Amino acid sequence: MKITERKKIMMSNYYKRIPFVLRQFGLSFDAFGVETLHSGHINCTFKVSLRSKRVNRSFIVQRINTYVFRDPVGIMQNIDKVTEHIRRGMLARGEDPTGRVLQFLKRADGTNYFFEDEENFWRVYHYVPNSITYDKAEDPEVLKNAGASFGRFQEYLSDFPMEELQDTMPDFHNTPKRMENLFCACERDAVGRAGEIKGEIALLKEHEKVWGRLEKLRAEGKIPVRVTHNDTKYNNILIDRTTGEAVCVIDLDTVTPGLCAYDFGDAVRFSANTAAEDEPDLSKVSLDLGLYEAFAAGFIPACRSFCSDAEMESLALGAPTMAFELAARFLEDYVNGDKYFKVSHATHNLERGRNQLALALDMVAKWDELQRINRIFAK
Ligand code: GN1
Ligand code: MG
Repeated sequence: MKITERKKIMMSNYYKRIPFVLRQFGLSFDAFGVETLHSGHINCTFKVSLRSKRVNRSFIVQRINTYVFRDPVGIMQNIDKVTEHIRRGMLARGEDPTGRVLQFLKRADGTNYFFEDEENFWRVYHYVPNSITYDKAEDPEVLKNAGASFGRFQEYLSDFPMEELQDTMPDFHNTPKRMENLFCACERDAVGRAGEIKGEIALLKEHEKVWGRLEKLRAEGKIPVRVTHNDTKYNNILIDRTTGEAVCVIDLDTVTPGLCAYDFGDAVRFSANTAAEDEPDLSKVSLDLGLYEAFAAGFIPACRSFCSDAEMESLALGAPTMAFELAARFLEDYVNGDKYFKVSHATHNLERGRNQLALALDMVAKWDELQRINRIFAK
């Protein structure tokens, strides 16, 4: 059976459970409609529209991938604290948090999740009306808005008591560790694919000075650890369909202690790539400096009030670091037999890994330009 067929059957099984899951969160309805949302690589996400005699409402229902997220309860406890903190911060500033911060439903026992069994861990949050996510940044103005919104997300959390966060994803963005994991996976060569990526491994090793630097700055205490999002893909922000405003940051599973440069770098490696993250034709892959600048124009000024000069200076380094890191993660998953990221065909992770490596090398070639752009907005 092809991977895509297997995926479809899996999704339809989850789909059937949705009415049961909704009832666990106290939702009653006469009829409902479900749409599967496809942008994430990890969880299964559905938009559910409920109709009852009194009112029609929409929710997002997610089944969490417990292979990837080993501590889903810890994650949901973190999310509860983080979203509450942002909500209080908005109210204190006289802003209306409705639709600006995710609002998860709670069950009768007070939990914001339904742990059905080891395999099925569910959560439900309010759909933000008139919102959409984009996989590709087409309008630089909208991308700038997204940058400002991701920057503000960190600002709202800059006074969050970090000791209250559980480190549910240890070393999530420790790039040298990610490289080590890849090199070990190649040694093990569990499914006989390591031979295909010898050239990529050599290129990664050659650039250790680039991808090892952020972690070194952190270890030397030159840049601080703060609460970061850690998965700032363009499709992890809700955009208002009408105004193009970036209204709400989503996908909060990875909100843990991290570096500001991770969020900057992860965002640009996704949104300022001239090709999709999994484009196999590497001649189409490069860094679009116009889109890079658009994101920087939103994100960097939003960080000015809480970031040190050294941190501001480190942001550009996040770009090649995150692209190298994703290259390592995709290639590791390929060598391990595609256990982590959803794939649609056998070489999907290989293509993603090569794509991210090509992007990282282009960022290295454009390094002076990246620094020049960042310094304009850091003033
Ligand atoms: C995953 O779930 P999604 O698609 O937003 C991954 C990120 C990667 C990204 C690559 C928990 O994010 O770290 O950067 O794929 N999330 C996790 O596209 O591993
Ligand atoms: Mg996502």
